[in-house]
Amino acid sequence: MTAGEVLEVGARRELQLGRLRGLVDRLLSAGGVQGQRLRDCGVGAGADVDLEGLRRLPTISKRDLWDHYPYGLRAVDADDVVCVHGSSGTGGRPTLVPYTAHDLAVWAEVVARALAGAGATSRSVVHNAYGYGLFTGGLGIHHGAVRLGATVVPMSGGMTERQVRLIQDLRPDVLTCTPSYAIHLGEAMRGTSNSLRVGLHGAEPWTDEMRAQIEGLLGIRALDIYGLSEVIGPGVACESLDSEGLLNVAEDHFYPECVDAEGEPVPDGTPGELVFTTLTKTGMPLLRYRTGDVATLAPETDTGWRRMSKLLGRTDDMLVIRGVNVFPTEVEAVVLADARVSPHYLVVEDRRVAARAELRVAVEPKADVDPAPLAAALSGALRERLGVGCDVRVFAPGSIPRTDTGKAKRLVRWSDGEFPLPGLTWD
Ligand code: DLL
Repeated sequence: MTAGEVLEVGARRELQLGRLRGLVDRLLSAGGVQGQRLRDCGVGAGADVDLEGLRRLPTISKRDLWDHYPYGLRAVDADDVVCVHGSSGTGGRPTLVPYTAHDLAVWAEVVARALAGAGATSRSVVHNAYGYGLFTGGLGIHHGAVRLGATVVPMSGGMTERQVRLIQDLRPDVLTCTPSYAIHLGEAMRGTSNSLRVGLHGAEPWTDEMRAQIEGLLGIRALDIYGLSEVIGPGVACESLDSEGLLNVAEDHFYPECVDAEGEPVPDGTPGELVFTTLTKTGMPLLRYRTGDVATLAPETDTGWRRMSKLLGRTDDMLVIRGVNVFPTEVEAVVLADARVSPHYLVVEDRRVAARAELRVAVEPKADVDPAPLAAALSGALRERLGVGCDVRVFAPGSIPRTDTGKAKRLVRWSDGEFPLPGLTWD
């Protein structure tokens, strides 16, 4: 199926059902932990399941991936694996994902679709500044751009001066990189004109306020692309030029659900944890993978892909400050709405007194700004939006650490001793 082509809802559901049944058959014959769990709940063949009953089937989580590290969830012969990707993960525990040639073809298809939805064509030049390597950002976008027939410039992350030079020389129309790196590039190119028209940004949380900063700096439309290595990488869902702030889920390959903490489905439009079933993957297919990512799902429509909201946060990023739940993205939305603040900020969860967590926010002003009134204004706006007080500190421009490769670190947990960021003190 090419970009833009969407089956009407009945045909889409039929396709998904057939693929779901194929997946269940594959898991049962692979004989791994997912097959065993299916048998334990009475499923002996794909024909025993349907989309309505999916919610009653067992889920799988990152813990299962770790427990069966490195390849315990592989569902094909080692011979059929053509590459491995993954993420370094928290606590130094990597997550590895084996891909077959078929999986790479699916991946290229969904990323090509995402690029086409952003207006890219075979004549496009894609400046790809996602990191190449085990991380899925670089190679995932690369496969999609090649599939689209565009010209991909495989920059990877870092070496910003060289990136700026090539953007000037090769005149790309599409920029692909994390939102924080888009800011970094935009700041490095300030005052110059560029050929870019659109950016596909993801791999880390970002808000509409960050979008406005990127669009202002680079003069582009900045669209959100979402994905995770366990499911495939970038391309699980993506905004298109006409998707009105929502992300089109590639639901012909990744069937979405949204559940509460107990795993029960939440109504459409209600925030919950995203759960994906990889309908077509073969190397490491996952039935009902609990992503830990929190978003809302829009109702199904007759005419378009199922849509989801931008990510609101992660279940493990949610801070509980004096009984109030706070996602770092909510802090970002408030802080970056103030035109005096630069897009470099840090949310600090201070748990040095375990029973009384404090929220601290470090910001940098854009130019010469009087710090005391800015801190007071931001504290007031945060209290109003979040319902909790927080300590805002205004640091000198350039003092909050930047990330020019990999994912930005926006949240720091402070549990004892000195403030955990080198070069910064908080007294
Ligand atoms: O980050 C895949 C990716 C690469 C997506 C490039 C988009 C662009 P992982 O390294 O496995 O894969 O990290 C996946 O990153 O569970 C989310 O928590 C977060 N994430 C990914 N995309 C977004 C996004 C890639 N658009 C984890 N907004 C996911 C917010 C995102 N968070």
